[in-house]
Amino acid sequence: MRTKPTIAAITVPFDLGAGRRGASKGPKAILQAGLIRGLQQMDITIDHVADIRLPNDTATPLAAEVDQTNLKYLAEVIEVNTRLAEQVSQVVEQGRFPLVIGGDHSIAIGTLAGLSSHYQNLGVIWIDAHSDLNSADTSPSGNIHGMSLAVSLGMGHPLLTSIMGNHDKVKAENIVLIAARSLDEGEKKLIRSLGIKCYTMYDIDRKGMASIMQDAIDYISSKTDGVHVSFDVDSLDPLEAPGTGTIVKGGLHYREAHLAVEMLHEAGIVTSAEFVEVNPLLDDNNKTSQLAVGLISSLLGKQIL
Ligand code: EXY
Ligand code: MN
Ligand code: MN
Ligand code: MN
Repeated sequence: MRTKPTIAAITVPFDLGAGRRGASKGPKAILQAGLIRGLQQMDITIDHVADIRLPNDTATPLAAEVDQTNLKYLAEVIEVNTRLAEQVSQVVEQGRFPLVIGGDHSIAIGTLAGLSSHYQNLGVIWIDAHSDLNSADTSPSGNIHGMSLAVSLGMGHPLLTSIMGNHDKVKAENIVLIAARSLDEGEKKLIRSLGIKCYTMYDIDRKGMASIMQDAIDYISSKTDGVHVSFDVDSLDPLEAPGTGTIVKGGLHYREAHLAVEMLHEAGIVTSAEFVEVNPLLDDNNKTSQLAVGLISSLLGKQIL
């Protein structure tokens, strides 16, 4: 039997990367839905090691430098991701498993930056209705949560791509997108030109989740030295996950999402994870925060029998 890693939970109550407010309340809702207790019942050791926030004085020294761009809240996104990257890196150094709880998906910039100093060939499984591959030029919104994967590939504002150093945090060939169904034109072009592996909802409908996940696992495990799971709850159908800011019809069903994370656990390849975009202000009776707790538990080994 594999030994269970010690989990270091890092909460990031941040929502300025998104177009609507509320994802900053995600961590509290997920904790209140019983995350820590649930994992302890599985005999998992989990410590809540950090809560990453902006400093109280909002006028950051960067503000003047960045107000020339169409990237919304750029200074704040830089600040919170710089802090997050340092924390994630420290957790890996301690030999613990970073579990980052957002917050909007812009925080993947900091998570991946922090991981990048420890992995030469980090695999990233990006489960999301979107690909978050926009840049200032292609973004329809200016919201940085739609750009975080591009930034991690080294494409975007230099103050974002240089967090934790000027290297690319992840390589295009080490990324797998799962559950995509809302891609902007610029993102489609980038996926094609970089040859990023992308399993859309069409592929999942056509071949089934089990087959897609097996392909994804085979693809990524052969060539990477660690695998990060970046799980955006808007990957699920809005009927399952109403509490999120950018819902897109035709998403994953409850069991499809669970099967994905169950298979990832079984494969024994996952070295870090983040769960993002739970927005309690839009939720229905904590349905989405409870869903997130269930998915985190399954990723960390909870079994039905
Ligand atoms: N592609 C759209 C944009 O860039 O504005 C929507 C992005 C939503 C990002 C979310 C959370 O995954
Ligand atoms: Mn996303
Ligand atoms: Mn999304
Ligand atoms: Mn379906």
